[in-house]
Amino acid sequence: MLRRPLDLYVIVDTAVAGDRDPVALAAAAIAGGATAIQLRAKDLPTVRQVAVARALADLARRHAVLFIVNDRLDVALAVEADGVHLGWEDLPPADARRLLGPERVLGVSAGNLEEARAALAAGADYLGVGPIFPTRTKADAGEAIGLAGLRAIRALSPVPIVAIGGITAENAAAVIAAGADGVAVISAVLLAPDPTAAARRLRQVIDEARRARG
Ligand code: TZP
Ligand code: MG
Repeated sequence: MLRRPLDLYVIVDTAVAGDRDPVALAAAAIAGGATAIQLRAKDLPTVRQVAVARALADLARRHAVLFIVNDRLDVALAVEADGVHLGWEDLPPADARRLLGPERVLGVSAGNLEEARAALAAGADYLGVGPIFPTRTKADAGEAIGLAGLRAIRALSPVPIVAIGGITAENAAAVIAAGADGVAVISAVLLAPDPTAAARRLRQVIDEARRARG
């Protein structure tokens, strides 16, 4: 069950972070107003994923922001994260829902209407919709679905939507106007010269777009 806002969902991708400390990057994003943090650590051995996830879970708890682990339900459970985010090559969402129980958050990726319907049927608490725009961060992200693709999924989803893929402070307002509840970013914050300032700018744009939408 989702109890915290998705508004600015910053994904701490350890491959993008490189030799920078993922916990320091998350702290910088939270200082700028990130409302949710996800650990995406495909390149780390499980034992490191657990250590980083535990530190991020602690950080997120202290700042009352949502903490989600990408791909790995076992890691999410081990560190008592708020939840897990799964795609269609991961543990099937319906199995994850059963293992998680009703309280923890299940996020599921949806790049089209069929995936959105399947995610909802499996009990997803939110949908990660995209890629909205072309992205260089995920090689296998697939074709960008654009704002029209986002609107189509919005029209059928009763659960919150976080839009992902190529989102920046320049296009985030259009994404919110198209019906997203939040935006998820990797490079716009992690590769910014000042991640706190980048997060702060995104939050401003998101908050304004939300007010304009009413
Ligand atoms: N899933 C769909 S697009 C994407 C993921 C993980 C990458 C988003 O990265 P960026 O740098 O915000 O475009
Ligand atoms: Mg995955």
